[in-house]
Amino acid sequence: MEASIQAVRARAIEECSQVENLEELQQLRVKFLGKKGEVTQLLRGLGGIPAEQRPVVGQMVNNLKSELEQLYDEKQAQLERLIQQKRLQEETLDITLPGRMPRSGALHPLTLVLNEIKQIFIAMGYKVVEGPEIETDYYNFEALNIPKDHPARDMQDTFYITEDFLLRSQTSPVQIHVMERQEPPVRIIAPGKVYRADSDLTHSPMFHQVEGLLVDEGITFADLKGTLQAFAEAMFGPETRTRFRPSYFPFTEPSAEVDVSCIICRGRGCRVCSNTGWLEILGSGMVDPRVLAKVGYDVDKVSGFAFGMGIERIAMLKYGINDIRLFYINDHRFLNQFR
Ligand code: 2U9
Repeated sequence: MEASIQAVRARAIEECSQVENLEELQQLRVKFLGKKGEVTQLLRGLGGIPAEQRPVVGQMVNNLKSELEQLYDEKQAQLERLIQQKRLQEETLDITLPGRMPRSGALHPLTLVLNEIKQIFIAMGYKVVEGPEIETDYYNFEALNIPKDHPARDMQDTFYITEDFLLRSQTSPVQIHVMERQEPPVRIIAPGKVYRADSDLTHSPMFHQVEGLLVDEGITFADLKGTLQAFAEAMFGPETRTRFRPSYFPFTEPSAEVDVSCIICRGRGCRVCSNTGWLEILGSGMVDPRVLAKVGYDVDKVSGFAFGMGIERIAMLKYGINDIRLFYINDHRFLNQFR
């Protein structure tokens, strides 16, 4: 019996020294200390030896059991330490390596130009208002004094969704909505997308506008001129001159197109201004009293001016861009030039 105890002990120790991982160690525990394990079998075998030897031999088996339990616990702790060390080694970070620069985005040139325009008018006390891109015939046309037979309503120009709904062809409906819910004074700009069936190097079926509207008591054409002169100087530099040419819009009377001295050659004449020295940048006029009357304003008390400009056009002039489609195709070689 003593010999078999020694034999089991020797194997249990020897096999433990061969163990390489926790699974194998667990198998070893079962093999020697489990319910049917070899040490357990030795304890069962005690019944077959003379009673006077049992306490001594029993003590030996129990000692072996404790010894192996301790041995395997130590082995387990040692294996766990190794696993932990290996993980720490694998997960080591070299914090002295230089970081990878994140690829940051940049604002789109149209956003840059629009932000500039917004800032200039915000500084003059205007509020920025936005509205829906889908409008009714009434807000896009009727309220703006564009009658049913006006050429601007032609199917070629405006995208109709149904008989009643269309994609706005200008942001003016936004101003009508504001005036319907607010009494004068009104001092707003309305930026946003507009839609027209038109497409070539300088026209896109969708483009961006900013329109402005000011209505108050005693507003005259002098206020319009002063405001747009101040805008031109803030936008294109303090030396910028303006030129107001008579024009026609259904919703303003009188109306004027506004030119600025060429922002490229300062008026001397170049390719961008076709040697005229001038660039047309916006349309404007005194709001037609019929438009003010339609929203319920007292036209004997208040008057106003309005203006509108295409953001793409301003950006193309400012950055010397000759194809409007460059704004919409997200070519990084183009966009990266505006960071
Ligand atoms: C209301 C009353 C009047 C807005 C105006 C223009 C002149 C104009 C064009 C410039 C280039 C549109 O982007 S473009 O094609 N706009 O010339 N827009 S006055 O007049 C208004 C607006 C709202 C209630």
